[in-house]
Amino acid sequence: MWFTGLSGCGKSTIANEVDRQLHQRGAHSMLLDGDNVRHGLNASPQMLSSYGEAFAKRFGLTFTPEDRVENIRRIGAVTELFASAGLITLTAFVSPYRADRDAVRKLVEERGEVGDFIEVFVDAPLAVCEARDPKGLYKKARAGELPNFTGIHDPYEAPLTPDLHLLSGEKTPDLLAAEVLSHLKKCGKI
Ligand code: GGZ
Repeated sequence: MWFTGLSGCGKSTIANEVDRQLHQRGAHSMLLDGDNVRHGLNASPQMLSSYGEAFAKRFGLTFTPEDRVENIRRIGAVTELFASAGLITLTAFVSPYRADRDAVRKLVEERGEVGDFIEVFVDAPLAVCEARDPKGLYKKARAGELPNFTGIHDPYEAPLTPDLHLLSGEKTPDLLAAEVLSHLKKCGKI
């Protein structure tokens, strides 16, 4: 299940709740989000500085358009590995570019079956996300302290035909997690 949406839209919160409930039911699931991936596999150049400047620059990932493509490509490859091992894999990344999400769908569905990739659009208007601003990042972006911020300087390409559309500006994360679980049931995944 590929959760996509702006920073602060609630994708990690909802995916975490879905993950928790899946574990409770005895389902095998795995959650990938910025908190585990951007601190390890896709660490920033600063985090890789102990490897030397040239290495850190080459393999560390920032938020430039090019690095976001690589971020999603690596996450897509890991997702496909987990999914092929039978895990319900939940990912929560901004993943702002349609072409990158479509490429992961293609990979997952070619190696598995059509319908294995479930795109979940966590849809909250920019104004709502910015008002929430849980980490103060929008404030920093508006102040010019954070470059390439999605929704402020960089585009977010909303899914045109998501498999699941969550109205996260209007409903609570618990209600939305219930919608996700009922979708998984409807699709026969749990
Ligand atoms: C967007 C940024 C940026 C910029 C730091 N643009 O709310 P968060 O904090 O926890 O989620 C955002 C996260 C985005 O990382 P992703 O790996 O999901 O991005 S992408 O899929 O676009 O590659 C936000 C924080 O990192 N963050 N700088 N410039 N979000």
